[in-house]
Amino acid sequence: RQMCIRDRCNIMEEVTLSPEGQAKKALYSAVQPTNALTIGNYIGAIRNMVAMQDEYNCYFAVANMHAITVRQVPAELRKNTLAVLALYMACGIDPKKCTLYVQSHVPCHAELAWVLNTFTYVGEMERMTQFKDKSAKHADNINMGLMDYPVLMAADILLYKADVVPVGIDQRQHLEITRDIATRFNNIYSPTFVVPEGVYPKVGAKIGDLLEPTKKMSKSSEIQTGTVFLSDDKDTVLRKFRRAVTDSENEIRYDPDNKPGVSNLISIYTAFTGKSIEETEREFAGVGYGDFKLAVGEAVAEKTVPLQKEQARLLADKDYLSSVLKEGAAKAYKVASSTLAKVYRKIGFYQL
Ligand code: ATP
Ligand code: LTN
Repeated sequence: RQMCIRDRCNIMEEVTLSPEGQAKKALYSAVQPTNALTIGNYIGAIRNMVAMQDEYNCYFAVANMHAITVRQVPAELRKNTLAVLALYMACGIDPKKCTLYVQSHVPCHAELAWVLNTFTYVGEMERMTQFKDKSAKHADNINMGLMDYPVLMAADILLYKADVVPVGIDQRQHLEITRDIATRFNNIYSPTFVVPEGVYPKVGAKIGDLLEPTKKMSKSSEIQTGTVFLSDDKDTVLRKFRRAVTDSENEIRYDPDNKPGVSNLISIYTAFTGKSIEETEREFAGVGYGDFKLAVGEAVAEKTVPLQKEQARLLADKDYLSSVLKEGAAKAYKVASSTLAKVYRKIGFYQL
């Protein structure tokens, strides 16, 4: 249900109401279509996005403009864009409840990012961990977009006045800079942007690589034997878990500082089974690492294999996916263009 209210800036706006008649808070998140998604993306972000969709007015984007900050093969980018959309839906995100769209379909993102650039300092961007990591990884292509990545992300979030942003812990720094930019703008002009809160999973906010568990499992890492993709078949999943690094004790105990490999496996197991850490420790007391790794692999494949089937089913119906994206882009544009118009007015852009 929608109705018009006056927000604190005296602008007429549409809000979605919960069944109880209260205005729902807005939620924003996005995933880059840079490769097949990993169980890290699922545990760190998508799981929370699915769980929160009823309570919030959700906007979920496929962040293809972020993706091009690292060189992409055009045909792959196009394919991955629909694959992320289909995966969102296969995981349970309902396009009737949420706005699902592709970032480049709403031009306001690039436009607001340009404005926000003038409220962001070069030094702040140079300090971003992800920028430093990706610059080291792609030393031949340290482009302006890579450096500007967090400003585009701030534009994404602020356009939709998102109250909450469910992401993995690696995005915390970007969330903090989004809050700083929003506050800076609000202080210079008048309250315009909602200052968003990051929402991170209690367990699994940073799933580690299976071979180097202190490093984030990443969908675009060069060596993929420690990365479990949601698209891996059951045998591949089991093989990857069989090779997972553990330690020289033989105790299944959650202790991320001293036992990063085993703790990472416990986090993955709890995320895929819904069991608690304590239950898991009890369940596997006295069990050897080999059997435990097999059990984790089984739990993962049990969930991911049906997801793959559903994703494939959705991908076979391009007309339906296109209709979801068209509707999503129209809904997103309505909200985004209204925020952008407000920003343009405040900063003194002459309006026709
Ligand atoms: P890339 O390797 O291409 O940089 P990525 O694997 O980090 O990509 P993103 O598209 O950047 O994936 O992230 C999508 C979401 O998944 C974000 O919310 C991010 O925080 C989360 N995420 C990514 N990797 C992990 C991980 N290993 N553990 C928990 N959350 C993760
Ligand atoms: N940078 C994010 C993807 C992303 C995003 C966003 C997440 C782009 N725009 C807005 C939350 C809100 C990442 O996960 N690497």
